[in-house]
Amino acid sequence: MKIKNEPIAVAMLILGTIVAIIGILGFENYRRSAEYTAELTARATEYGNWYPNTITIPYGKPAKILIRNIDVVSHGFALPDFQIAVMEIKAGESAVIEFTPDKKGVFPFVCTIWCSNRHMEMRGQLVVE
Ligand SMILES: [Cu+2]
Repeated sequence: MKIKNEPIAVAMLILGTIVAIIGILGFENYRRSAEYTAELTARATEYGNWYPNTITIPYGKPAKILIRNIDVVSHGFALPDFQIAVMEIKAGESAVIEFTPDKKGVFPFVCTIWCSNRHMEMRGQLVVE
């Protein structure tokens, strides 16, 4: 009897672990979305580029954007229309930029560090609406 139920117990244990992991990740996403207006992930063009490529934030409200470099090389961030730049975000590190957008529109942002052969393609856009 004991041996018969063992696969079920193991399955329940695995299921419980999966549910716990999903719960923790879900809470982490919720916690981040409450703290940051938008999130950006940096990787060289070949490995995914800025993700997402377009981020949207509301006009006239203080914005807090989390930039995570999940790459193995450094990246930089520049948003010229708002005179914002983070000169270097090292591999595995994060940066937070805070500003209140005072104009609506679509504004390009770029990587400022020569990170790969396709560095010039590492760009995205910020939408303020
Ligand atoms: Cu880059």
